[in-house]
Amino acid sequence: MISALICVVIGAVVFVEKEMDAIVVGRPNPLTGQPSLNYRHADFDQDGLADILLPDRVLLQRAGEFPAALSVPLPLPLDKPEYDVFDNKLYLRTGDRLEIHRLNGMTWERILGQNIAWPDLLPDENEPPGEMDAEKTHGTLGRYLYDLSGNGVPEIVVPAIEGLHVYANEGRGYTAKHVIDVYPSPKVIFPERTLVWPPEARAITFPPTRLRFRLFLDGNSITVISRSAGLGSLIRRHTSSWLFDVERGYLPRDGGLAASVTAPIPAYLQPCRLNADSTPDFAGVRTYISENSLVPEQIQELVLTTDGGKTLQSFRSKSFQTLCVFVDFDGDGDLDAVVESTGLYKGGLREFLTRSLSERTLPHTIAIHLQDAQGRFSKTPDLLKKLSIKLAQPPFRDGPLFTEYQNGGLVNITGDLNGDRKRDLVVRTHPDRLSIYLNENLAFPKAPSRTLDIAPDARFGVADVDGDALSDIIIYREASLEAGTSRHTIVHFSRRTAP
Ligand SMILES: [Ca+2]
Ligand SMILES: [Ca+2]
Ligand SMILES: [Ca+2]
Ligand SMILES: [Ca+2]
Repeated sequence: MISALICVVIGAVVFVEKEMDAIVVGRPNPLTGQPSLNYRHADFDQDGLADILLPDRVLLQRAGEFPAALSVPLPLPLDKPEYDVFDNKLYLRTGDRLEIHRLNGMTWERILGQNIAWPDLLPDENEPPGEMDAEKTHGTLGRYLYDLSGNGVPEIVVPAIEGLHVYANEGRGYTAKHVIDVYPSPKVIFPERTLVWPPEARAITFPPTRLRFRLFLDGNSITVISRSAGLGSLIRRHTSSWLFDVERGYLPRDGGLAASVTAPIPAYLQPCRLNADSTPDFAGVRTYISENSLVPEQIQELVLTTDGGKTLQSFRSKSFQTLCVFVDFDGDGDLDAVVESTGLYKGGLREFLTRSLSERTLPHTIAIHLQDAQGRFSKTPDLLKKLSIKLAQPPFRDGPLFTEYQNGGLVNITGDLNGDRKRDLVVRTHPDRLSIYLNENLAFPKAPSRTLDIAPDARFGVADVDGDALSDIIIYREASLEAGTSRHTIVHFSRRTAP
């Protein structure tokens, strides 16, 4: 790691650039704007500054720096552990064991070690990002600590085949509590066809069952969202919530059940939280090729409901896949809709051909629709930002930058670079330049607030790396090697003032 190479002051944000190859920032969740990360924050040495927990080590922070000498390898038993962190302590779970460590100077001090037989886990479709090596030499970061009782000592919750297993620490290590059966009933999937010939292929197949649902743990409550059988392309989503009753061994509390069913909604709408009220929200994005135009135009449609499917709102635009469709643009706590459109199809067929074959500059528009206190998104945009994005080659050549544009990788509005809770805009306006537009009074300035250089073969992401609540800009290059992928990463740390 090389520290503080360049420091430039322009506008209200300053960047300090550092090499940090270990940091991996993936695509954000399109419905929340939250980037997927290979790290977490905790203050392991309790000096008031966030340290970085990676799957193999902790990087301790000293005044915005992560000195190589303060990199502490994680305790690594023979079995690859799943790490979690609570109250600045490191928990590690292996096949049959649980340990808790705290950092004492530069060494880990074990404050608990016990054997536990864990249940068989439910398979999880969401894998953490950045895991490229087939042969892992380290553990993984997981989430299994939840303070259900609210007493500052976390419970361990493990989603297993037969239900949720809860383990509590009542002073002398963790013991198993109830297995909580809150899952919906599995659906039977009938085999699509059965072979009747040749005779040896004839067999009675036992239809597999399928269980698909989302489970949310939040404070002391648990919410399970499942779906009904389809009504064409429409489904109903069922939501059930319980509170844990700590006095009764963490069973769901009697009478604490809240259940709701949505009106029929499109099956691609996923549960999400667009505002803080208790009604579950659902939203989804689909892209399709428009059939009623001469040029085959790509359309992106965002559909959402904040009232359980009674009313659907939708925003349609000529657009390739965008990075993210919701961010809290104005910082009021409710997510707002981001609708981008490409200018590739502007005009008629002739303009489209000219633009595709010979022009390198693409017009691009970002529209923001704010959410009001009733959960409605404004029909007409509250903000329109027009951009010009210059590619290295005309779109027809299908170069890597155009591919990146079609994947939403050139426009990022998920970060807050100056810490005022309002989202700022980072756009790759040129093959070798990132343009940064700070959100000033819910508007973006005409000219960029500042720019950063980017190598033509590099990509970028936005996330808070040092845990100071200011988003940082991550510029990285990947190279495929025989032994996996090598990554070179430079983090541009945002600072309010020059160091
Ligand atoms: Ca610290
Ligand atoms: Ca908002
Ligand atoms: Ca901001
Ligand atoms: Ca930061």
